Amino acid sequence: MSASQPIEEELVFHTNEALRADLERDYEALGDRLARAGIDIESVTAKARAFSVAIPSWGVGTGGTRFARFPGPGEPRNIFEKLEDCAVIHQLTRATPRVSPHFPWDRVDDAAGLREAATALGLGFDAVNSNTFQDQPGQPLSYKYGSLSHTDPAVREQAVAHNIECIGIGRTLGSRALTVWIGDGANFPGQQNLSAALERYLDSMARIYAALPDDWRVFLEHKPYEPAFYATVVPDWGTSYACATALGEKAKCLVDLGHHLPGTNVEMVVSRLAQFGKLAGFHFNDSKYGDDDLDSGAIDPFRLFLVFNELVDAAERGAPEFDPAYMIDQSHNVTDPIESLMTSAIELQRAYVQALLVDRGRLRSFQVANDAIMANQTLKAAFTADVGPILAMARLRAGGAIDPLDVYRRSGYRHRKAEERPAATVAAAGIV
Ligand code: PSV
Ligand code: MN
Repeated sequence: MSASQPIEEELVFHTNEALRADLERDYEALGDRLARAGIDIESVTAKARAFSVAIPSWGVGTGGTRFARFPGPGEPRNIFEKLEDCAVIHQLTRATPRVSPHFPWDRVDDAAGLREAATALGLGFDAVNSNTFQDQPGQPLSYKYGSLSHTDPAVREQAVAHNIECIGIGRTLGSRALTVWIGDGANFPGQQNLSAALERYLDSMARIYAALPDDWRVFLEHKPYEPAFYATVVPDWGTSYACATALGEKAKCLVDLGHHLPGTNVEMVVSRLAQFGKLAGFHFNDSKYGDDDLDSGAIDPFRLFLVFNELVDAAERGAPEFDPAYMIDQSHNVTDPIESLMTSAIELQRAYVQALLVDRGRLRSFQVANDAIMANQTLKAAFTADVGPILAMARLRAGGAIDPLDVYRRSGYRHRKAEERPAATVAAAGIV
């Protein structure tokens, strides 16, 4: 069954036709330029086409800060409407075929029916996310003082059971991984015995780990602060690595780009985790100060490129157990989430393609010769290349839009949804 598409195919076709001749000229010119450097543009375009990143179900609703949330028109009110918005993003970019759900923000009464609904839209599911960082209506025990690391075994039991339930739903959805991020930690020195809290977390995680199906993995997501402002139980990649190692080979470390203290060399974190076979994958976003959850590539595209440079290097040198899962984790406060997510997917693909253009042989010789300037110039040459025609050609050939934002705006999708989806209390993250 071919997937039903939310945006009129005719509109995509006609808008593409108007841009096609110029794109072909630009693509040919870029192909000539790359050929002079010994690069076959077609092989790069094929890799660009194979690139994909998962959309967070919570990302299609308007986000907010701890001060306020300003809802946008036509916000999705349930997981089915979220899937519809995700389908728009994939239809136009052809780079986002999977959705990463978050439970219980995404209320699932019939997981098999949900999977069918996704398939009908041409979508599948990526890692499922558990939520023990806030209380849900009717929940017997509170997570105010922690969840998997709580001092009370009954609270830990409840949090473990929730994670195991997430695995169960994820199995039916066709997912193969569980992402665990906890808000556990302390706001005051002395509030918590730091090592006892980690022991309790590890003990709870071991029980979740034991419930993983054979072909599943569990992704541990670290974060240095917020909501705990003195110490978090899993603050950094070192703790994450130690925990993943203690748990076993199915446990890996997930890097959310915003979960590092200012100045952290994130590409180095990526390199280390890849080197030791423990890189789970990513929650992509961008930031200026902290966990800002801004659009990927909006603030520091060079850092994003350097992350992908490490990923391409790891893939080419055959790093152990290297199979990173790519997901976005952003909060859209002032933009239309569909526009932000389309742009982010394209920026991620851009960073990947630029990283593919790095002349690794040349880079290695400059590194061996300790020629710092030329080594840096080699990276910069790839970063400054305008790979836009490759990205647009990959989208066109895959049935997407040469200019996704333009088609989306012309389609009137948001306006239609504003009428179909009258504002309701959104059953999703307001503040993420
Ligand atoms: C926490 O800041 C986080 O990055 C985790 O991935 C959560 O699941 C997500 O944001 C949404 O709050
Ligand atoms: Mn995250």
